[in-house]
Amino acid sequence: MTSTSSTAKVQVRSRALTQWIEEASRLTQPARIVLCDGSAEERQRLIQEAVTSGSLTPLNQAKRPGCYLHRSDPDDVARTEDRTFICTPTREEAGPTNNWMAPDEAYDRIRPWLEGGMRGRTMYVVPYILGPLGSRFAKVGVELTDSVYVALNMAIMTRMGGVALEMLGESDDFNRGLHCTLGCDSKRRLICHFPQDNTIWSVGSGYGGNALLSKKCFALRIASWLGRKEGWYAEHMLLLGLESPRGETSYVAAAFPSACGKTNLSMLTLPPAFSGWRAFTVGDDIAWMRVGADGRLWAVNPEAGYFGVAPGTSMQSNPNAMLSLTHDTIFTNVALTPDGDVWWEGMGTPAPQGLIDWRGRPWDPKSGQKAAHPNSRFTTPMTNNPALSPKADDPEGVPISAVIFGGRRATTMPLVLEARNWTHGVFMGATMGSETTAAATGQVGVVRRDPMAMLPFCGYNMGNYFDHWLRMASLAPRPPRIFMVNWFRKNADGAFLWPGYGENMRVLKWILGRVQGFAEADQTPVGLVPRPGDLDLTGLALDPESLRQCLAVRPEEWQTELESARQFFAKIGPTLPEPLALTHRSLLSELAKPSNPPRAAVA
Ligand code: OXD
Ligand code: MN
Repeated sequence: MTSTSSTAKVQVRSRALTQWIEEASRLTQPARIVLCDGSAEERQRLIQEAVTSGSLTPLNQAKRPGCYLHRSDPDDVARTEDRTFICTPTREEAGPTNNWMAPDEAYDRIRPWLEGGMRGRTMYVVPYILGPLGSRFAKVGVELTDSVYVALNMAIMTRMGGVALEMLGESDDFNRGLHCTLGCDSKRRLICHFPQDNTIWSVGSGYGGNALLSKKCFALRIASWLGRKEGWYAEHMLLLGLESPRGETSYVAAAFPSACGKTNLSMLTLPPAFSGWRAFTVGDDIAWMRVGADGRLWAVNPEAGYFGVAPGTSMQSNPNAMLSLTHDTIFTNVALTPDGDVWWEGMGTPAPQGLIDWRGRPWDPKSGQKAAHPNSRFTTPMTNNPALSPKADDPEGVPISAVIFGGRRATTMPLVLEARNWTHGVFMGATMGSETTAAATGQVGVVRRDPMAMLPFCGYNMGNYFDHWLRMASLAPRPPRIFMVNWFRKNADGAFLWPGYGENMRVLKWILGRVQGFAEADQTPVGLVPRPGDLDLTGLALDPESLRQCLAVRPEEWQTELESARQFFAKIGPTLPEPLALTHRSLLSELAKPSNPPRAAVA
């Protein structure tokens, strides 16, 4: 027997939505259905429910008002890419880089698990908008979930509740996300996307990237598919505004793989030498982009909150994040201090005595185990961010001057490299590599090709995705310039060469200088690189040798790089666009020219 919450102050006018809720509840048989309205009272009620059920632990409310700790199942702490499927009618549509399952097979496999899967539990109906209200970018999704933790996170990450039902009206055009935790049973864990049905079924996991269906599932996998169909772009990119001392603001979009510092860069704090400049966050993880009437590329952040990695976040690495986390934040799998506060490795303060680890056990500093899980997270509203851009909610979005790709590379990739032209830029994004991190299950620290940081998030054939990117040049008469950055290059002793964090502004300034036509660069066989004197290094104590090594283009390393790119392209197969294969060949021949080595090589 189900009953619908009578406290919701909202009404469903879409018959398609009503029918789908009825269908899902017949299947999953929840004891209760709660339609979320997104109000402050509702939030308090859901928090109370979560505290009573043990899903949330209140933190010290004097120190961190409105903050709570969630501990996940220890077996359910990261995205499970091996359980994530694109379910298109043909395997070719999903392409060689995605797991594929036929739609009927996926529905038939999951349906029996869903039968009675919410028995005795509450089904939360979570309507939400991705994108600013009133924007042509905005889309409606509805997630049905039996997790109060998910409902509470969705209220932070999206514009959730009555506003979404208002926008939907009587329409049937919304993303249908069905999420059932099934006791977080790894044997029944599957995250299936049905682009043709605008539908997601996610079962067996409560972890953010698997369970907050607005995020990776809708805003990237389904949206990338919709974007190709409708002529726009859904990208794994932060959006950052940089205001110059003259008061002009330029915006950049940057794609880095998971846990490679997107949140830090999007909340950049500038070095003292840049006192006339200001940096503003538009988004930290996802960008939806369209060509505007002026021929430029315009972007919005579809989300309304940040689901950031906690370890390594400190007042030194990201003060804006630390200030955001002082109130109204949900922490997941961090360590708990005896006075009810949070702690993680790399927080910048010593581990207090009597810490409880992410599994809820007393932590022994000598155990060699981490107190906080390496992929522990915070969920915080973007309005908490002191550096939030005044344009973050602008329905028009922001115009993008530069697209920046980047990975975590100990060798090969210079600090910054500018593409020669659009096709070369798409090639750079398409072949980008990065060392794997804890954001997904599997081995950490091995280099894998992660094109445009979309390897785990592209909802269709990667070769067609590259083609869609190449097409932007004809759609946008004033496209952004494309760059590649690498903050993570190491010297022979394994130490980082570049200080990173706020100092990355020096590279961004060069990038803006290139876009505006006043910064100089050197031609190398693989793109344009600043000479040491082209970067503004005022106030930075970096020895000249480290700087030269940061900027070095070493032909022998690039031979290996291009061989690895060739192997990756071979995996893409027949959908690989010819211009990318041609660019590969032309780079190889540039590298082979005898005139190149002297400039490029650095001892
Ligand atoms: C994320 C990820 O959570 O990329 O943003 O895994
Ligand atoms: Mn991400």
